Amino acid sequence: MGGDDETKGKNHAFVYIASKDYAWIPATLLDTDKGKAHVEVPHYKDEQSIVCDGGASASKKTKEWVDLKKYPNKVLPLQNVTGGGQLIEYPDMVDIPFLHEAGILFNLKLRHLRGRPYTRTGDIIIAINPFQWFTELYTEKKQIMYSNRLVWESTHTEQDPRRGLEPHVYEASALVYRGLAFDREDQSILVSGESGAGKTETVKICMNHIASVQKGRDIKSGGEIDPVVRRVLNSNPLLEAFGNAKTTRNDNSSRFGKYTQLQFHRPEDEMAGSIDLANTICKLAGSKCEAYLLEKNRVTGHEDVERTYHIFYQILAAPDAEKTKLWDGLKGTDFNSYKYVGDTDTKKIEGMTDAQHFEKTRETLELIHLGGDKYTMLMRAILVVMQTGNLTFGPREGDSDKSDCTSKKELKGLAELMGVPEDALNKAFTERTMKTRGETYKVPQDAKTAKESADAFAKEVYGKLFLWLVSGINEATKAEKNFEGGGLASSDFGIIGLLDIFGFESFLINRFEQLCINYANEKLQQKFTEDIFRSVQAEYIEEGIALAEITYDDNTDVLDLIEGRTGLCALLNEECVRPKGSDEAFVNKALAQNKKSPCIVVNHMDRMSFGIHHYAGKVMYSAEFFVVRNQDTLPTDVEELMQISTNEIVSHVAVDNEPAKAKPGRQKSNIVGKTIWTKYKTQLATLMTDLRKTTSRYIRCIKPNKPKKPSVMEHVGTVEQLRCAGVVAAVTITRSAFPNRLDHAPAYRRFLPLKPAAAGKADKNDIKALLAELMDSALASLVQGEGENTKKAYVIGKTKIYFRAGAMEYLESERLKGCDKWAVIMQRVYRGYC
Ligand code: AD9
Ligand code: MG
Repeated sequence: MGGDDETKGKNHAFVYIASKDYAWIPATLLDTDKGKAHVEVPHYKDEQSIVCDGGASASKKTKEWVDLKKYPNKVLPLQNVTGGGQLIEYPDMVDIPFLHEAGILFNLKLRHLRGRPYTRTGDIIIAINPFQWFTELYTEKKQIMYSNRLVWESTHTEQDPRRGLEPHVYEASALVYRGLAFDREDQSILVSGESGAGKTETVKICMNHIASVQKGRDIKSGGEIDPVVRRVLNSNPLLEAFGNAKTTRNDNSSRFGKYTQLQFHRPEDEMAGSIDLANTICKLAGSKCEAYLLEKNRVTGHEDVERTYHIFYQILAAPDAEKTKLWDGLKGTDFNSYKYVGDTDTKKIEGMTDAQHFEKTRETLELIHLGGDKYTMLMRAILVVMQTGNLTFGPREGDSDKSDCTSKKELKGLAELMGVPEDALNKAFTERTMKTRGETYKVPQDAKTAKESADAFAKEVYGKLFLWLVSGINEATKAEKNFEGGGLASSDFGIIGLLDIFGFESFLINRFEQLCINYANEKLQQKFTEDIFRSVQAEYIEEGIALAEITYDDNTDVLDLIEGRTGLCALLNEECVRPKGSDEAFVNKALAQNKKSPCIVVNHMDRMSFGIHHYAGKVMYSAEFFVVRNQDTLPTDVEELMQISTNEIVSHVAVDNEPAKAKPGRQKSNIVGKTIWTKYKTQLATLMTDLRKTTSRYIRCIKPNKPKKPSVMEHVGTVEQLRCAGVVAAVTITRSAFPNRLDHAPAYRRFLPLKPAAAGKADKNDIKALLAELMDSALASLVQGEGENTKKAYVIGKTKIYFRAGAMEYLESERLKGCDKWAVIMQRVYRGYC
């Protein structure tokens, strides 16, 4: 595969032509004339059947002229095909001679249809969700094979130990382990992609593999699983019970971002560089997890076809005896008894019923020492949330400005669950305490406001019980605990971080949440481009060639617009503190103060809207509810009520809610410190600092089709995700100085027909000398003059020859004389593309 390919039939060449419906279609170039290309475009019965077969399976073909001056990127060269037009598959896309978006799409499609979900582009792994389990890909034998090849049997001096290995996420997990154990550097795997693309599954696959690498060479499983490993791995499904929900896009959608740091006990430093494998094995000692942006709104409402968090259904599917033990009021109730939950026809999630999941949740809680009283407290906190949804409010004594809780039975139940007086509960929702000039008085609230307070309360309780669970898991799994008495701190461990975070989002209507998500993606994109840039530099150094001008678009402008001094973040926070702060005022200020930003987009049609040119494309945001969503505050009366609850998770809510670094005594006035933005920005900054201490590997997950079907790839959706994931940008950076590269021997074989008659001075055993002789002569007429200029058109490295833009196309045109139309167009389009 790869390497030498045959490019064309007798009198035509293959190209990709841009298509509105299908992104790209392989087509045939018939002719060129005055900057126009004559292209024969095959028509297929559906998108699925669009393959590279030289149009053989097309139902009909039409011809069209493309004006290349007007549309320079409408036609791209298609070179990795056989003479008959069949695509040649490349496991590592860096080897594709002409690499661009269309080439990436069709290579991925071919592999996807052949049941190969993983493809490499240099150090990035692209994982196409197969929507069917290829069990043979995840066997223990496979795990051991990757660990042995990349960790235990590798000489650690070879340039790329992955050569010849089929791409797999196991290579990422094996290589991070290797980096940790042998290079003694902290590592991370950053997984991204849109909802349903397979991030969470990928992280679990990697985590399982990482946990197995430590067994060392030839050690098969069997016997007892290490209890630390068990606790760490089991914490995943537990968090999913509380933080995942069924959505239209994914039955098990994570509604929060997650960064898990696996902590490894490394042998003493004096062992560094040791080749004694037994001394190099790093053992998993624990883990620490950080959660980002849990979608709290899902607690109080969801679309009919979706569900709220799994845990609600799990509790309601539990045996009646268990339910009664938790709380009498739960007996005999089901989904329909609770307004926040509602009906569901989902029988199974991830192959198990809710009742089976509940059993697992209960067992895992026990395993991580959250059984007994703590378990009851946690479950009752969830019941508090469910019960709150059933409260109703109506006008008091016919006065619509005042209200009372009208569901007495539900109020009584909630008071019982919380351990607070019924009357206090009613008042907390229906009255608001105001303070002016030392005077305190109560203002009644209408029924609608009271209901909103109850909803805000429910969301708050759920958010905090989730964080309580995260810290419970961390407490049980942290490495320090497993080495108690050993006096070890978290800094004494080696880290492999695994990031499972929401990918870039752009919907019809984009809200505050999308801005937060896209902000995180911008931060990660910045690191991604820096890393790619560094890896290209490293490759040049490795190849022994001078560092060339690598160019790339960095995204500091967008980040400035979002997090700069007068950026969106600061302005929104200001609006949240201002007594009459509003969404509209925020938009006005954002536009006025960032007029000069190249990334801001004004919407003259709608004063509540603004747009941002993100690295992945333009996104328009609706600023409606930005201020409220950012404030995320609870009425003081409700906060105070929570503090008197006998349920410690609920009563700690108000205290935990204070920003971690706020000074004592100043908390109440520190609104800016409390906003979602401020907390999130701080969290992201910490994440980035942590990540920058690690060597990162990237896995980009792609959802190949919306209906979640196996063996189907929708072109437009896939191309959009490739752009959002920065895959195309990464390729552009990699190829910015030298768009094309070939290994020495294939390059020599390929262009041998161009060998000058007078050649023969070079040493026959010196491939580099032979190549140089060949290229100096073959490229002489492309560049002005000879000598130095010719040399600038190519550079020979240790293993590869690198070509500047246009050079390889020129060589191709010479090699394929008689088919010069093809060569001319290749030159033009490819230069345009670069
Ligand atoms: V979300 O942003 O949390 O909504 P994810 O995490 O990207 O999303 P997830 O890992 O949950 O997606 O995968 C979605 C579904 O795709 C899974 O439930 C599986 O049914 C399916 N999937 C994912 N990865 C694989 C795989 N490697 N092999 C087979 C897979 N199926
Ligand atoms: Mg997920």
